[in-house]
Amino acid sequence: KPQFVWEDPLLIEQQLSAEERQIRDSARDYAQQELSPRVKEAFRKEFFHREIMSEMGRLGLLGCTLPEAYGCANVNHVAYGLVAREIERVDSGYRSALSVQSSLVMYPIWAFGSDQQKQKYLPLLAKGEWVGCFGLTEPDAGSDPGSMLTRAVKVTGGYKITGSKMWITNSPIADLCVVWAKLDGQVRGFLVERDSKGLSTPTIHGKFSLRASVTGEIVLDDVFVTEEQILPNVAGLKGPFSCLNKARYGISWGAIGAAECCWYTARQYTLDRKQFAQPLAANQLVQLKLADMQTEIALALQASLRVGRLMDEHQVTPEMISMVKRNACGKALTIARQARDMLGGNGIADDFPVIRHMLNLEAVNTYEGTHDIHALILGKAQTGIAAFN
Ligand code: TGC
Ligand code: FAD
Repeated sequence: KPQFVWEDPLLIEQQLSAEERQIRDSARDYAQQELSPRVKEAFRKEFFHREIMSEMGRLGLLGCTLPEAYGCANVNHVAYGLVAREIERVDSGYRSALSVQSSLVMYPIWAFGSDQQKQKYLPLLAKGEWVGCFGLTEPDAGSDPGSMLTRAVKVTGGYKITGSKMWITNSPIADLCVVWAKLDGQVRGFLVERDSKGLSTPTIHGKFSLRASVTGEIVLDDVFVTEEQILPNVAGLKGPFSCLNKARYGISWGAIGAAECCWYTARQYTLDRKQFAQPLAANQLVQLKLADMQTEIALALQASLRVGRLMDEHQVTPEMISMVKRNACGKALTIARQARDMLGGNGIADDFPVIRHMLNLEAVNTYEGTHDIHALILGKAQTGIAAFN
């Protein structure tokens, strides 16, 4: 007789291969045993433990969909999504580090780089020996990166780049910055190494979200890079947007990992806590909230799994990714806010992970294309009208 499994109502487990489950389990063990004990202090102190990158590298989690020839695990996109879900179950900031290194730094080098660039950088990044960052957003160009002001000009032997990038995950600790700049009016990607003269990466302090992740600027003051540092095989906004496709897909799984943590915490708390002589979980209003969480999480996981399978079959479109990124982030944020409420006063303290997830998910709902920008992408796809401007 079929059994209803409350944690896995639509039996996603049965839809995964043995290899996918094994990768998921090892990411879960690492996240719960190694990341979870560090996160409370890291969030309090606004601190990113650099060694996390090397740990993830040792486990083969960085750039895990890329080929073994570059030291990568060569697993499918569903496995990448499952890893993101387990890491973000602990903290969105740690998943951010994984996403940026994998999808926004290693992927463009692999997809658009020269053989020499791939051989030089990918193994270092896969091991977490080097940390990378991705500079697209600027102080005056966020949702509209096409209006970027950062410029590259051709000079003897290479290029000089001038401009500034804002809100860049891991820039203060990065060994390599993937910088998008306009060269003769066209967006191009440049690989800028840490020791480049004229490069600085000040940290942005005072965040109330993603405090266990380090965020900064990239300031480029006439930075010289050689001919070998331009990504030769892409020009135009489709370069950075192709990277965003991969990262947004990973976030769709990750945000649901954070939501699951909030749901489990709220369920256990309302079972344990008694008011009016009965567990909070005995109240209809509480059960309604738990049912909503369970439903949205189960549906979102099915959607991300479907998009992951399509990605593995080379059948995915950017609009599908916008749909799952937007849905997962918006629903996860609602679930985190609900869970925080269900914990009462305890909901605002970091003895429980819920308030941290809630604050993190505000940023996750904003970066990689805001909730409303993804609505406009979907609106354009069904009306044929671009409503951006
Ligand atoms: P538009 O005219 O639509 O397109 C320009 C060119 O790009 C192509 N394209 C894509 N290619 C691949 N994948 C996609 N998803 C693509 N979307 C567009 C398009 O075909 C065109 O190519 P071509 O050859 O014709 O030139 O561009 P637009 O300027 O009108 O922009 C539209 C809009 C709003 C959708 C886009 O700008 C957008 O997505 N804005 C959001 C910006 C964003 O997501 N920024 C993210 C920064 S990185 C980040 O947040 C990292 S956080 C990391 C972490 O910590 O986890
Ligand atoms: P804006 O574009 O100014 O948007 C402000 C508001 O206006 C939003 O609600 C938006 O939805 C709305 N809006 C904008 N345009 C329209 C429109 N046409 N119609 C209706 N509403 C609109 N960027 C990187 O390049 N690399 C990184 O590593 C990176 N990491 C980040 C880490 C953190 C913690 C944060 C917070 C951001 C990060 N970002 C990064 C930047 C992020 O991608 C941008 O913040 C995001 O794309 C939104 O841009 P913006 O902040 O300039 O907001």
